[in-house]
Parts: sequence; C-alpha cells; structure tokens
Amino acid sequence: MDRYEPLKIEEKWQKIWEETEAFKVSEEKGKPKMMLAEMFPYPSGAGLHVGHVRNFTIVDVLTRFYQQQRLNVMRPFGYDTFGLPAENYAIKTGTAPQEVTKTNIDNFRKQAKRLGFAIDWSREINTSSPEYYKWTQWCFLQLYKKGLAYQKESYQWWCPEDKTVLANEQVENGKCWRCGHEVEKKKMKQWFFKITEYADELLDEIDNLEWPEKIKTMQKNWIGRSSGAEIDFKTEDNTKITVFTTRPDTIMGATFLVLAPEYQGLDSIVSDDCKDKVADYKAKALKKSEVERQENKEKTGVFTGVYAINPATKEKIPIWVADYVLAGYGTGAIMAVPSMDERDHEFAEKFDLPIVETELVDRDLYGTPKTTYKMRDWLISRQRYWGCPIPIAYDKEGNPHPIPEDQLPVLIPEVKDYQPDDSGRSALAKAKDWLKVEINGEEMTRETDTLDGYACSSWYLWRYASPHDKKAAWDPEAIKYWEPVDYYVGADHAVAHLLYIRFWCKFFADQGYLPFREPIKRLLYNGYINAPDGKKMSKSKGNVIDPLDVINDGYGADTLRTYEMFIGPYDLDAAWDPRSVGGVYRFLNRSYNLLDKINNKVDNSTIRNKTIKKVTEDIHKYNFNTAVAALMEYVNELYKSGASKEDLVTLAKLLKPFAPHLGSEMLERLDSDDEWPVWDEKYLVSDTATVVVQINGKLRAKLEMDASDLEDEEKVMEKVLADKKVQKYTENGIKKQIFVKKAKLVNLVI
Ligand code: ANZ
Repeated sequence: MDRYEPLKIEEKWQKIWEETEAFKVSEEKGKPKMMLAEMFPYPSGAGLHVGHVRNFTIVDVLTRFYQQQRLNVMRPFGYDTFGLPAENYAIKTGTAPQEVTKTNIDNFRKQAKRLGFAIDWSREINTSSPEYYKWTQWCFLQLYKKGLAYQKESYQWWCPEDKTVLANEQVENGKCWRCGHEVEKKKMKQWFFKITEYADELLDEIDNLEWPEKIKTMQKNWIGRSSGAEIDFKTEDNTKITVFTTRPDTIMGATFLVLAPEYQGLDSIVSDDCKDKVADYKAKALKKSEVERQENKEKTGVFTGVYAINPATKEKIPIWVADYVLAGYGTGAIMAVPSMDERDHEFAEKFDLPIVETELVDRDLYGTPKTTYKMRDWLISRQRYWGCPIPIAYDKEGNPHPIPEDQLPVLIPEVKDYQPDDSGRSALAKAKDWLKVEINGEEMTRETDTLDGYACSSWYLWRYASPHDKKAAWDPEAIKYWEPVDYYVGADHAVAHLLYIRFWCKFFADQGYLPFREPIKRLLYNGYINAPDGKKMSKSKGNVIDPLDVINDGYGADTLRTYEMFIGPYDLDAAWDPRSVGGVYRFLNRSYNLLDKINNKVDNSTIRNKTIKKVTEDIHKYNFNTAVAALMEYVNELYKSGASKEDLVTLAKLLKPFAPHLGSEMLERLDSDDEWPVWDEKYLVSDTATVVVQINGKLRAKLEMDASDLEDEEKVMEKVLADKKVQKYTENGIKKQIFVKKAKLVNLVI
C-alpha cells in the first residue's frame, strides 16, 4: 500500500468538505441540536498562532464528536475586527483599517480551512462590516431607550499613549492593557452602559452555570457585593457627608471621617487655609491607580481643616482626605474606626488621631441599610477611529438624540489622517461632512466617540443563528432552536466579555428579544501554550512556533491538532515539545499503516470495547489528552495482536475528531460510515474483590464483588446482607455494622 502522506490526504478532504459544504446546518425541528463556538479571534497580521489552534481544536473535537453521534451541530466562525492594532497600523502606514482587516481575515480563513475545522462557513461574521455593526448600533439604541446607555462626566482612565479612555477592566496594574503605558485619570463626559442594574442577577445566577469555578469566583469578586448601611454625618456648618459602612454597629468608635480625593463637593468643604494642601494632595492621588492605592503601603493624607459631628457620640471629629478611600465605591466617604479597622488604625497612628475602644451598638440604630457593589457601570466611549460609531447626534444646545433606526448603520467615514489627538475627540471629527446630520428637520452634529469593542462581542453569539438577517439582529425562531450556546471555549476575558455578554443577555431577555437569561451553558477555559523553554511565546524573544510551519514541514494538520490535544490537560498551560510532535506523527502513521495488515481472524473485542468506552468518557470529561493516549495504546495492542476490519473501523471513528482527514480517509478505504461506536458492557469484565465478613469477631463468609463496588458502602452492605450464610447468623437483627474499605472487611455485631 502507499505511504501515509498527510499533505495529500488533507488537501483531498478539505476540497471535498468545501465543495459539498459538509458542515452547513439549518434548523431541523425535532432533531436535537448542539451549538459550539470558540471566543472568536482578533485577526492579527501574524495569522493563527498555536494558542488559536488549541482553542479551535477543542471546539472541533467536540463538534465532530457530536456530529458523529448524529446531532444537528453548529460550529460557526467569526472575527472580532475593531480595535487598536488595525488602527495603529493605519496610523503608521496610512493604509485604511478596512483594507488591513480584509487582508487579515482572508489569511485567517485560509489558515482555519487548512486546519480542517468543521466550520459552517455560511455563518461567517465580521464585527466591522456595516451589515454587522448596523445591529450593534441597534443594540445600543435599545439600551439607550431604556436608560441603560447614558452619559456622565467623571474621572476616567486615560491612556496618554493611545489617547483614549479605558474601562476599569482594561487597566491592568495601573497600565493600559494594550500598550502597557501608565494610565492617568482625566475628567470627561463619557457614555456608559448600566451593568450595575443587573449586579444582583449576575451574581445570583452564576452558581447555576457549568463554568470553571475559578471564573465564577473571579466574577463574584469583580461584582463584589457588600451589605451595610449609609449613615449621614454633618459638618459644623451643616453640610451633609454620607458614609458607607459594613459595620454600622461600630459607630461609637468612629473618631474621624475620610473622604476620597475625588469626593464630589470636596472643594466646598475644605477650609480656606487648607485648600492648597488638599489640591496638591489630590493632584498626586489622581496619578495613582486603584491597585496602588489599595496596596499596603504607608498611608498618606491631609486634614481638611473642618470637623463633623459623630451622631452617636455627639463628639466633634476631624475630616481628612486620603487616597486609601476610593471614589467610585460606596459614597467615597468613610467613618474611620481605628480600633476595629486595620487601615484606619494605621492612618490614626501615623497622623496621631484618637483611637477609642468601640462599644458595639444595635445595627439598625443609625443610618439606612444599603448594598454596594465593587463593579462600576461599563464605560463604553472610545476616542478612536476604528470602532463602531455611537448612533447619537447633538442638537445646538448639546442635548443628545438617538439616530432613528431607519438611518442605521451610521457608517464609519473615510478620513486621511487616523491619528487621534489630545482634544478628546476621535479622528471621526475630521470628517467634516459626515459630522452634519439632519434629524426631524433639525441640523445636528454626530457623536464622534466609537464603542468599546466589547460591545460588538456582547451579542455576536446570537448573530450566528441568522448571520445574514436583514430585518433583525437575530431571528427569534432561529435563536430559540440553536441557543443558548452549549459549549463556549476560550482562554481570556473572565470578567470583561464573559460578564458583558451575560448582562446583555439579561437585558434583551427583559425586552422580549431572547427566550433565555444566560447565553452560555458550558464554558471551557483552556490553558496557554508556551515555548519549549516554558516561557511565553513572543516575537521579540524569537521563540514563536508557527502552526503553518509545523503543517508544511510535512507533519500535516492532523498531527498538529492531535498533538495539541495530547500536550496535557486542556485547562493547564503547556510547553511545546518538538519531539512529542514527532511522536504523534509516528502514531498517526502507524494507524494508517494498519490498513495494510487486516487480519479478520483475530478477536480484540475486549480492548476494542474498552477503548471505545475510555475515549467516549474522556471526551465527555474534556480529558482530550488521555483520550489520545488511549488510542495510542490501542494501536500498540493492534500491532501485537493483529487487527480486524472492525478494529480499524473503530480506530478510524475514534480518531476522526482529532485527526479528521486521516479518520475520513481510513473510513473511506474501509467502506464505513463515521457513526460514533458504542461499547458492549459484556466485554468489560471488571476486576473483582473479595470482601470478608466477620460476625461477632468470627470469620463467617467471603463474598466476591466488582472492585468498583467498594466505592459504594451502601452497595457493599446490600450485597453482604443478601448473602444466605450471613442471613443465617443475623436472623435476630444486627446491633452494629462497620465497613472497612481498605481492609475489604465488614464487621457485624449481633
Ligand atoms: C467602618 C468600619 C468598621 C468598616 C470596621 C469596616 C470595618 P467591603 O467589605 O470591601 O465592602 N469603605 C467604605 N467605602 C470605602 C471606599 N470608598 N474606599 C475605601 N474603603 C471604603 O468594605 C466596606 C468597608 O470599607 C466599609 O465599612 C468602610 O469601612 C470601608 F470595623 O466602615 B467600614
């Protein structure tokens, strides 16, 4: 027979899949469905990397596994294309982001096809195409109509390098998540989505999801619900200062108040002689990130020169400003109880403020009960060109008006210069004609901010159900059939995207547009693939493995895919190992060569059924690496014992999710369909164990049972008590029964 030539086989099957639109699906009422997706990629100029391949292959293994079980399986694909890299490239080269994006998408598509993914290519979507972002704008308007998209002037994170504001979720250790530049606080009028409206539901429903615990915990901490009370204090000249506390019962020990440096109305509280000092302090604090401010460094602060009255003790207590109090949390003001709170204690020691033992009072005595959240509303304005334009225009008085839905999409205007500037307006402001718009006969000026890219990805999973719908963002019937998504696989965005998409889902469910309140049933969070030395792959370190090189070196896509599933538990980081790639190639090669050695006289029923069971159960448990290992063991056994046609059909079927080209080729040559095999229990004789029964200290019986029964005490006792010999001794009842698993011993006292 011919040699295993992966490149030839893969080209053949990819052509067949393309020509027959093999993975195109539609709603088939009455047939169970399965929908799977990865977190769609940002199509960078560098093309697919090995991390994408791991991520996409997990989705593909599950897709093909369920296809082979004859479910109606949708595995769509799309591109998250707005964002800074394309725009920065445009600034550098003058090439329109539209053009760069198209080139990159074409490349990504070609590469994804080269990997043999079972994608329904008729469902491809791209967030920067006007057909798509028209509906992102429509979504914005729905939120706007309900008051959940609103404008507010406040201090925002500003990246001086990218000249744009950032959401809290996009500031990592005080630095911009994109360029790594230190961020600053800047006071600006910005658009927000009111995610806090759904804080409770986002928190309360998370435990019902089949998501990794670590992601659930991260979301819970991010939302950060605390129950306490708001208590009003008054300054000596009667200005009200409301504090938030989780310990209203400690009010007797509150010996000073602390305001955040950004506290609204701070200027009017501070006494004249302290104004300069406070202003200086504030300027310094604004440069620090919240992370820094919460770190356990030496406390800093300044006195305002003003006092308040503690409503419980009626004592005069000083009001200070300190950056350990954060502006966006609670009310931005606290009552400090240095005898109870560590931070307040440190502060009091440093500034020589009174520390008095606290007598606890009844919690409802002072203030009104209040629940607060760490999560803030989602800042969505971006002063960038390459984003979805916010569909708003301003009248002469500066009041915002929604662009009527029949005028959508608001297209991104062409400009020559993509560079943003310090004016706080995006390069859209340079398109003078585009800026002017007429609404209801009135001339207005368009909003020049664009939407955070996370808005575009907050609804794309629903677009997959009816990707070319011209009448609606998604078709209610199609959505009802396909969604929520059964499996969603990614390696990032634990608190940003994955929280936003849940928020939009709840909102659109409330508006009657979605028949479910959680968009993703099961989430798989896969690990990263690192360089052979265990370090992160990066261009600058020169340790990047290009998946296309691996394929073209002659290994082929099947080896690459199977290797990336074999590399280790899917949810852990793993280091690339070139020798192991070779090992996987040899395994596939040996599988193929078995076709030449069919011997129908052998009987491998036991190992065959055992392998079917193991691979099936492993895929159900996402143990992809041990599934591949079981297949390797199976092939080794077949080399020893010889392989019947049935043994090989089974091998090809089980191999297909991992190595779909080879699996298909083998099945064709064996003249078989690909329906997933089921194992026959009768071949799976399990190991047995002998359980000894002692009655009043004397050995009275020995019982054979399955070793696995020992895991279940009830089952063991049931079998023991059903035994004839045992029953003879226990006719008059049992006083005490003890099962010692380790010793395989049952003690009965009668
Ligand atoms: C008095 C007190 C006494 C407090 C005590 C705690 C312990 P969590 O649990 O994280 O919600 N706080 C309130 N607003 C704050 C802000 N904007 N910045 C920094 N700290 C703030 O924390 C709530 C507690 O953190 C509040 O309760 C308040 O201090 C402080 F024995 O009030 B507590």
